[in-house]
Amino acid sequence: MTEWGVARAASVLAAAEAQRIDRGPITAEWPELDLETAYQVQDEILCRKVESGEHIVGVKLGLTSRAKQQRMGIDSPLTAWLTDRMVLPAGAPLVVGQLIHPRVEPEIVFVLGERLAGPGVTAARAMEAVSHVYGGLEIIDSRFTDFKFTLPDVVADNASSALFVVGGVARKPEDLDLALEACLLAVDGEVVDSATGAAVQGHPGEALALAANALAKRRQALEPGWVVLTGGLTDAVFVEPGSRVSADFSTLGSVTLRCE
Ligand code: OOG
Ligand code: MG
Repeated sequence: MTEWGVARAASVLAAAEAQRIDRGPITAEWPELDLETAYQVQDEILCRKVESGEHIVGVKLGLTSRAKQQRMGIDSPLTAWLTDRMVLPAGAPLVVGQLIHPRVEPEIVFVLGERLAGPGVTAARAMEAVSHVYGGLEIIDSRFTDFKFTLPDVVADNASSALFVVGGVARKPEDLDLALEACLLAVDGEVVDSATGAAVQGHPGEALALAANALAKRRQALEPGWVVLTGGLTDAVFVEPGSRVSADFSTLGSVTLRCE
């Protein structure tokens, strides 16, 4: 059998995504997979997507809230890539059968007006680079069975990314108190969870700074116009055909996702 390496891990994860077949964690077969190599796998998968015509539209943070960290059993945040193929237009249905086992989580979303490059980026500096803030929903779909993974596994798997929806209400960051921005997560009209922006690293601007500083270690920066998903505010909910998930934000409007 071929030795494990970046190329093989990228192929295995890309195949799981394309065929919608989950698998065991890569670290079970390749325990030497460390964080640095896992990010190389993530970058290799991105490279292949770009070669096949996808475009980078931004980055996402994962595991930035305690709710998410506790659920996944991993307490360190991570970054991953967003491409145009992951954009689900507001109002479009989520076709559950096109994914493996989707879960949906509410997030505060930034669009950058300027380039943001670490190291040394503070939350205050990070917020200066934000042109608009939105409410959003991320649809995650781990390629690993039962969402069971270690940090290197989930990093290699591009942080379980699948799709995301950005809400229709845009606000200027200076008009908001994002630590106090509240979000109610409802499934079929029933509120199942709630949080404020402070759930994400104390303030979502801290998550943005974290992304800029983490990317700088890999000689990358956040570019103008990029979307940044700052991480699930609450635990994610499983969905099935017929489910309706909505995130009602105090000032960022409501984002609703119909599943079929
Ligand atoms: C990992 C992705 C985490 C978030 O917002 O915390 C994430 C997972 O939960 O499968 O997207
Ligand atoms: Mg997320």
